[in-house]
Amino acid sequence: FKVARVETKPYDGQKPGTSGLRKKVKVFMQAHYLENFVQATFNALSAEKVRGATLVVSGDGRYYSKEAVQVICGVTMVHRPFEGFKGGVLEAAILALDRCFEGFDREGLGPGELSLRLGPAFFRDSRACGLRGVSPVDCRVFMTLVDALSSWKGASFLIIIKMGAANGVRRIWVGQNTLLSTPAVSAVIRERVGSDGSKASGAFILTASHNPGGPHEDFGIKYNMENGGPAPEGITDRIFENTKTIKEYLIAEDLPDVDISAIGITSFSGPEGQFDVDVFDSATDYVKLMKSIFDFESIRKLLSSPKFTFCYDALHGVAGAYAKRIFVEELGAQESSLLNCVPKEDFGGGHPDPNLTYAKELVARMGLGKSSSEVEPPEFGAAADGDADRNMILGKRFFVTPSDSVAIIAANAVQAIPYFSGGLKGVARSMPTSAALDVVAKHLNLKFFEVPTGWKFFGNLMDAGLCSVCGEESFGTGSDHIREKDGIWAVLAWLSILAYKNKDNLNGEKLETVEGIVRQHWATYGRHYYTRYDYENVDAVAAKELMAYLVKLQSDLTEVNNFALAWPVESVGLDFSGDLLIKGVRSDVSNVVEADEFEYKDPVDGSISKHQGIRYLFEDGSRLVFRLSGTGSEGATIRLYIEQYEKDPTKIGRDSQDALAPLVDVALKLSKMQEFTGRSAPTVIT
Ligand code: VG1
Ligand code: CO
Repeated sequence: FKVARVETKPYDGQKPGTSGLRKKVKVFMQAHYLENFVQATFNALSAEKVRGATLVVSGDGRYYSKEAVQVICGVTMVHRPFEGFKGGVLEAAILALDRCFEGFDREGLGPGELSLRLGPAFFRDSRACGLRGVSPVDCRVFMTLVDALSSWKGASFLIIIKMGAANGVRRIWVGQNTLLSTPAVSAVIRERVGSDGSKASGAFILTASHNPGGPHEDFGIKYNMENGGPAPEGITDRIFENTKTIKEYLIAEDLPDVDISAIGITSFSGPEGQFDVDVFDSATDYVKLMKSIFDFESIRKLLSSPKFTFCYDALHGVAGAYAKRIFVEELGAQESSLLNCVPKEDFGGGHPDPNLTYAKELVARMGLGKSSSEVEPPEFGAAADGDADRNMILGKRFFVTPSDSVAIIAANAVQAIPYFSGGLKGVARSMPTSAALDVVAKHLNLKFFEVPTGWKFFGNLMDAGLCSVCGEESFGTGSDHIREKDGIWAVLAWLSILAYKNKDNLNGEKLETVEGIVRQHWATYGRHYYTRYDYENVDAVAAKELMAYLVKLQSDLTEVNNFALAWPVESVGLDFSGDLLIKGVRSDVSNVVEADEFEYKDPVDGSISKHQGIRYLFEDGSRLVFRLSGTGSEGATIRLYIEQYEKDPTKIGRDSQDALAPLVDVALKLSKMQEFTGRSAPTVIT
């Protein structure tokens, strides 16, 4: 192959957020958009990290990572039934045409008109593409699309391979069909050894995680480093700077296509020597790692107990590619216990975010929905997000908050999970995550760290041997076995705890349940009532104003206490004369004793991350946290985190929304939420 230098101009807004660059597919499909970001990434790494390197390129298989590649190759279209034109493939083709023929008017065009618009130059005989029973007009359209698409440089995965080759990368590793979960990418970087002894030093992960996928939804890309973790801020800042000044990128345009559905190595020769594309099984390395961490035999016993029932929902994300191998083939779960475990490029039209709002089917099955069925729900249920790094853990008719989940895993890890039998090095949580983990750390005398939101901050602690288990309130839990959060790991951790607690009990009267374990934990450590309110797609200016207001307010606690903690309007009392308002401080919420904008100094490399959210800390340990999301692709999302600690064993069994109602009221008043955003209610409550 040859190396071409292509001239380009910068795009605005290519700043990686909490976890990579996420935008609408249409944005990514603009000419040179992805190429700019990939080249900016190569340029941000030192040259010796790129030349001769082995890189992983894969992701959750969402729209624009793979399907479009196959369209370009022409392979899928030729061999696929003609219906392929409807829906996804046609959309892909039209978007591609948009890109090839600038200003092309696609509004209201069916396939027929499409070919007429493009004119006779694109006409080909129907036999040429081996299709039978297809009208000449359809066939013309088909060939038009294939022509257009084969001259289009293609979908993300192919572009990155071609750019990698041109930038002097020696090998690219691809999970079969471009599928690798985010934790599996991390595992592959750390564990996989190529047939020639090579090791990977980084990865492009093609995912927008829990954001929906499809032609009108999100695509995303992030870069992970040689430790298997997300690029630190130093690198992402450099990438962003590079995107602002980029003038050209390198690409091997004539590199022949590789069949990504077939396992094997394909070698090419370029100006600097050999270049390999190594397509390998998506699950093997990850499964091997999981088997080295957990006692699969004891989990197998639990799953085979007639008293234990299990259910897993991949929400049509990439977790499906692992669930069958691990839960069914290795651990003996019934195939019928897997829900939505076929990975789909649009996640079946759903929102692949494992929470009580979006994992509807699982929630109903677990007896938590409004219309729960007659059938007895399973003892254990779990779900994953699009790229399988998140998890939601449910018991029968019972929800485990992610903040509790990491605390419970930490409290039981040493006994229940062989990997931790030598003890925990330390534990860590993100700032908005509840302090349930702090209490465990204190109790077990463990090192403890509070880091900003996003997994990249845990990696440094782990590399320095300071942290074994960590988690976020956003359904992320993990350990130092890799440098990403890990959805299936969390499920295996819970199954291990259940197996451990029931080890002498599998034939006994009654199993220890998820709910039982959580209640026991609260009884020992106290309970952190916790909820998060998300206001999605709020006007970006309004969101900034709200945050600025909170920063300002935060500097004067007297004002905060006088104003926000005064009695709620509806419960203002009247004195005996009947018309005088009694002004006072409400008794159901304690005083704010401290407020700040969270700033983190990395204890390992000393780097400082500012503006990581605004905290209001109350006398009784309650907290309110406000921050702006860094993973959205449209408008702004305000997150409000509300937490209250209860040690009194007689008060730990309340409904959490009831228990938190006074604090919620204070938070909304304090932030003037409705005034700034025009929203009277959040989009999602978790
Ligand atoms: C959200 C979560 C954060 C998580 C991040 C990436 O970020 O709050 O805890 O690490 O998503 O998760 P933000 O900035 O939108 O609050 V994943 O699974 O979406 O990569
Ligand atoms: Co994710």
